Amino acid sequence: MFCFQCQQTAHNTGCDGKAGVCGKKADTANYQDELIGALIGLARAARAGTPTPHTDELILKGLFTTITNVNFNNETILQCKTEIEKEKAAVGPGQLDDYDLAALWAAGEDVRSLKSLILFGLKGMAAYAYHARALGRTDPAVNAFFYEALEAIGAEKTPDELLALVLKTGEVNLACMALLDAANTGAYGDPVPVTVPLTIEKGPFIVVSGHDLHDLKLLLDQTAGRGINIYTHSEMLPAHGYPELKKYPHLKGNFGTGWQNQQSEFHNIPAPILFTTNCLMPVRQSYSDRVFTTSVVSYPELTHIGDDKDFTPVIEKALECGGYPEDHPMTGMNGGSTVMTGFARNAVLSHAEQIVWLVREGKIRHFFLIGGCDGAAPTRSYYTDFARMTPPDTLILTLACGKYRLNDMDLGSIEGIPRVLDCGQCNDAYSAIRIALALAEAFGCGVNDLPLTLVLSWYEQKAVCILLTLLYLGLRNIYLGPTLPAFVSPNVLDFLVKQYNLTPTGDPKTDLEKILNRQ
Ligand code: FS2
Ligand code: SF4
Repeated sequence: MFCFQCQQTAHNTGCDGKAGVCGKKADTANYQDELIGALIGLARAARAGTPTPHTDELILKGLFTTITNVNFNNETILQCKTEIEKEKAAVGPGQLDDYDLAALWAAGEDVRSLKSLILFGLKGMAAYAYHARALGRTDPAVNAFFYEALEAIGAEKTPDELLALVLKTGEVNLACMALLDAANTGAYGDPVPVTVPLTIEKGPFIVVSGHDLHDLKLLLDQTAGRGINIYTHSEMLPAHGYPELKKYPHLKGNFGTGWQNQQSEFHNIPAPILFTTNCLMPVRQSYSDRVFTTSVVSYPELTHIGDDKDFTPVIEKALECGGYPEDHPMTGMNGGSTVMTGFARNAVLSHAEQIVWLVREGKIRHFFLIGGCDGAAPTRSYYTDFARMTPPDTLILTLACGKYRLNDMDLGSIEGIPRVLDCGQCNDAYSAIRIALALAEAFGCGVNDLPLTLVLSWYEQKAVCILLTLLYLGLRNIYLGPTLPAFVSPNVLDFLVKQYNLTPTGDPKTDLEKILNRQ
């Protein structure tokens, strides 16, 4: 096996041998490579033939399946590959070969680096397109780009051609995130700020993890009036802000912290856990009978909820486990008992005039976007420390699961505006971008001239596509950590540093002083 697609890759060079750091076994990694090779074959066939909506769907499903912490199950990966081969024969003219990913891993380091940026960016974007599709939204331009870019990964290309495609991946991902934003807000309304308790109330409950709001909605419907409470976990937390989801009285609160803590947090809870997407970690025996998967998530021997979305096995398990006999108070990573969410673009921009005034009055000195993925690396304490050190006249936007490092801190407020504003899931980077662009317009300046610094944490491939979108938009001076991607070659890094002043995170105090003194 060879895999270097995520931040925790072995020695920050690549996972090989018998298994990856995430627990993905060598045969599973190899099957995932074969799956990507088959998708490149399907893209070749589709570009030469006539793809159908089913072809589009298979591309998204196949790519999403290979994202870190989604699928550990050889059986479902091979089933997906068989479906792809069948579709290839149906849409393409004659027999077109699959691609062998060994050729990519053995390519010269710059070509390998650029193609990896495209491939991993596509994986992240596929997840967003998949969620939008579940809510009935598709974009033909986004679909067409998957074929174009996958075909390019399997073709001879110059570094310049690949670099153009890297930025185009960022451009198309912006459209894809806009599509998902429209799908989510169209279905569930614009998020509103809300305080979310971390206490688990007594009685049966279900914990729902992942990003799929549609799955959560279906579960809320199926559990209504059954005496079962629902708690979000990890990236599902922002669901509480959506009017059409928050109206369910049994959507009670949030359970736990970042995904990397799940093995200890799930160990003895008296309730089942449903994974709608990543990040699923190898499941310990102590709670394996209580974990359920759905959609592209799959793990050997766990009960999988199929496309009929009949959550009866999860509901029965919740009733069997019974929950806590009394209310069970829990806290966040900094001891807080509640967190806030729902500060998506509409909620923040409804205060735009006040925010602009506060900046002009010198009451807001700087904005930070501190967010992205969480993960197990001890150096991720950087983000906690950085947030804690930010001066009281600064605002922090946050998003994705990296927020758990700071979302329960009491950092106060500025003239009634909380200093920590949770914009949502990782795909709600779209909201943060809209907020930044609106502020730039209000101040009559470019987005790089705003008193705004992005301090990003990355882990898996959705973060890659978001980073490419930020680069496509020309955003400079981004801090990125806790390590730089292993798949960025020295030449590609040199380009990113020179062109965008992309900066690796260092010491939080030094970085913060540097940022604030640059003004
Ligand atoms: Fe966090 Fe994991 Fe959002 Fe990532 S829960 S690292 O999937 O996409 O973020
Ligand atoms: Fe290693 Fe990450 Fe790949 Fe898992 S997904 S095998 S941890 S690089």
